[in-house]
Amino acid sequence: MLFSKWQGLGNDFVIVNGFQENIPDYCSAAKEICDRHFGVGADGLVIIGPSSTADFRMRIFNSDGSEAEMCGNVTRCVMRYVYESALTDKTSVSLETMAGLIRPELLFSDGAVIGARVDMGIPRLKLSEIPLTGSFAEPAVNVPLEIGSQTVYGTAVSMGNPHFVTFVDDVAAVDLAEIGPKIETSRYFPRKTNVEFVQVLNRQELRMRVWERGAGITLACGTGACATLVAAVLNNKTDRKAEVHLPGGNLFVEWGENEHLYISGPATEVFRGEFLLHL
Ligand code: ZDP
Repeated sequence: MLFSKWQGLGNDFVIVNGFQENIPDYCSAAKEICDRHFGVGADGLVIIGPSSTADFRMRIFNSDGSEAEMCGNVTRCVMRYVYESALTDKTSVSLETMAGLIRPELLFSDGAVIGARVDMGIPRLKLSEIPLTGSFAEPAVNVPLEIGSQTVYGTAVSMGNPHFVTFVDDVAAVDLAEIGPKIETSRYFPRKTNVEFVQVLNRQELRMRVWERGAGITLACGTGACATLVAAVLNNKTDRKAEVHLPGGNLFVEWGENEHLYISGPATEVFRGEFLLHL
């Protein structure tokens, strides 16, 4: 199976051309390929295939084999991938995802592609859309969750996939590997959740660390950066445009007047190869 390995701010993916490759079982393929010791190593597996409603259909599988509705960093990589592998000559495409149509466009500098800007669609704040269960205010802004013996306050936002965003004074002090999976799998989130801890630097800058549903600690998360900005605005901590500092680098995020979120950042191909599926 031919593949291409990509990363966006250190959030890394294996992209497979679904027009050519036939994978019998995406879930077990994702687990096998994403394994960092027994496979290629990646946070997720992405399959690009035909769509009847968009230029391409994009499916995303986390390293644990679960399917994610959406993924921001992947989308920037996929825009470059379809353009540079000549699946399209358009510099902007539409992608069918479980979270609806997503529209990335290439970013150029001096005629060379440097990354992509993505229309990530509108955030969803209804409890049923996240989904979040419990008797909370709607939208769930700074609501308390009982996690083990502690109470964790946060804001729930869906970018097609679920996020829970908690503001803290110092993100470096958070034991993410300890608290992340507890919130991810807590009874409040029937489809689990991605977990973000965020420090406000000023009204235009945030620092964020993420525990991803189905993948654990990653260096960056595009949907998480969008959810973070939405939570920051709802909590009146930043303006509608901010730079989000992630362990893997910086993303520019904007919550437009049309309510859509936009992210701009790099996307880089790392290597190509042929994987021998053992499933
Ligand atoms: O929602 C989920 O299960 C996520 N783990 C999907 C991946 C999100 C991602 N990090 C992003 O950039 O939005 C790829």
